[in-house]
Amino acid sequence: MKLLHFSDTHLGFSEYFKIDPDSGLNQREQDFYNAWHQVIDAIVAHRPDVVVHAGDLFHTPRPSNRAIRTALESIQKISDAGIPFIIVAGNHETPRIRTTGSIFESLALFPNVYAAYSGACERFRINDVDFYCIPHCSLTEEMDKAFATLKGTAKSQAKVFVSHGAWGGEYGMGEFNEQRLPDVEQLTRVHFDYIALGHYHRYVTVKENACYSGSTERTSLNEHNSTCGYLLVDLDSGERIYHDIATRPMIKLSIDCTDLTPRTIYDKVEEVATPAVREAIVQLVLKNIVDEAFLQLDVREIDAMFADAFYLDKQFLRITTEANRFLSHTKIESLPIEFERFLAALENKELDKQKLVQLGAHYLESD
Ligand SMILES: [Mn+2]
Repeated sequence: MKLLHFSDTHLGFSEYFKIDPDSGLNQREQDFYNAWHQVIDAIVAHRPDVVVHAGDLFHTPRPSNRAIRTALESIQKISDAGIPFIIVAGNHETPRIRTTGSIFESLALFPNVYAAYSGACERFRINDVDFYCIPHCSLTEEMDKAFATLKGTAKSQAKVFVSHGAWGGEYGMGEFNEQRLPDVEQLTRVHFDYIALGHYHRYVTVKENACYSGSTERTSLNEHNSTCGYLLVDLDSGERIYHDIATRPMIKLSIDCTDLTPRTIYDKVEEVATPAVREAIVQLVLKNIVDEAFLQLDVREIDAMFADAFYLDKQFLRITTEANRFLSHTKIESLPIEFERFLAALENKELDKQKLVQLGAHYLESD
């Protein structure tokens, strides 16, 4: 049996105020739909025996009409092609209150769609292969019960386990409601031919027969060096092939500004602002900036060097001194910093500038 495993598609995710000129949608929202469509096209092209989505199909429990339509349209296509589609709910789309109802109830209406979303273990049999699916559970007791029902499973040709969470407590995303998954084989003494995991946004093999496929787009700059794609798994031979998809580049750049003047900082920034930043989400970290250089920096000069980038996140890490310890972690475009820069540029030598900076920061930050 050939299986296509993907996960964490986060349909409906949006970020930054940029509009896609073609669709009129938030550009990042569109990026996530583009990634999704690449996998759907791959499913139609590869025609696997079964498709497994390991959770976080949607970014929220109440996705937008556009996100729902995108998902339904594609799932209809897979359903029409006669390819079984197995999906478990992730933490992002699971409502906190059961009575809210799950969007997955609607997905389950399609023929060939097998959705696990009700906080219990579900078993779906496809061509004599059993798929044991544990969705995100809102309560620990629910999850313990779900795992308990896995013991003493029925005889089948092969077994696959599908779930969403942080395997062994590792592979977390730092989210408050994420669930910790035990090593299902150790816990139940059941051997699985394959374990398809979702939640961790990076393709990684956690043990011989268990993988996270990773996400299809990146939801945070922390994922800047993760690939995005899907996994093709051959249950009979054990062969697994990971396929990359094309996504918006995300780049982190860092410059050590120790002893640099604004002029030499601009030069260094210009060196790193290569053509690779075009249409990319870029984080530029300028660390160890001395106060004098920091207060004289013209942010517009730096912005101009990244005019081709999709988005530039600038981080200025000042060397903390007695004089700036109140403001060393404040953003450069904030009012207290503007005020500090204004005072630094004043010629007046009689003013106690340090005291004024502190007073200004106090008034500007209090409500
Ligand atoms: Mn996720």
